[in-house]
Amino acid sequence: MQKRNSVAELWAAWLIGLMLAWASVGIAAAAPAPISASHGWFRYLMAQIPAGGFVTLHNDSAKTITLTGVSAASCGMAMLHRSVDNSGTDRMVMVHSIAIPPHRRVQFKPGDYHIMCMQPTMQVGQTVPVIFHFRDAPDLTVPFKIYGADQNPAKP
Ligand SMILES: [Cu+2]
Repeated sequence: MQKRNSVAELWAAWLIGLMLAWASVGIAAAAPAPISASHGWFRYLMAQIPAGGFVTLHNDSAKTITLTGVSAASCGMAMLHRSVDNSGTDRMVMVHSIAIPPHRRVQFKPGDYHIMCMQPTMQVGQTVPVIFHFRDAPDLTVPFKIYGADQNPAKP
């Protein structure tokens, strides 16, 4: 009786071990993307005027991830910009990269980081894809909603 129990226990332990191994394989396969995005939107005025794009990027990983560029078919050329307050006069500068520390986020917003959409071909109410390129992570495609000059999305 004692002997049979211990064999059963060994068998159970082996089965549980096998199930845990399967479970961990499942978890590894379902690992979340290192970067996620929320609240993507463009402020669109008209075709001849560059549109500003705004988004929040979240680094959900344990390492610094660096944004190196952005592209969007509906922008023609798209660039990373930052507005800087130069003693009262707003000025925009090109941004070549943005390092996002582990478990932190970077917010693109009016008066700060933005995407400069140089030749916008879009319509208010549409949603268009924007692709973010990173040095240390795969490309991320983010839906951007188009708002008009007088519209403002809910604050993220
Ligand atoms: Cu700009």
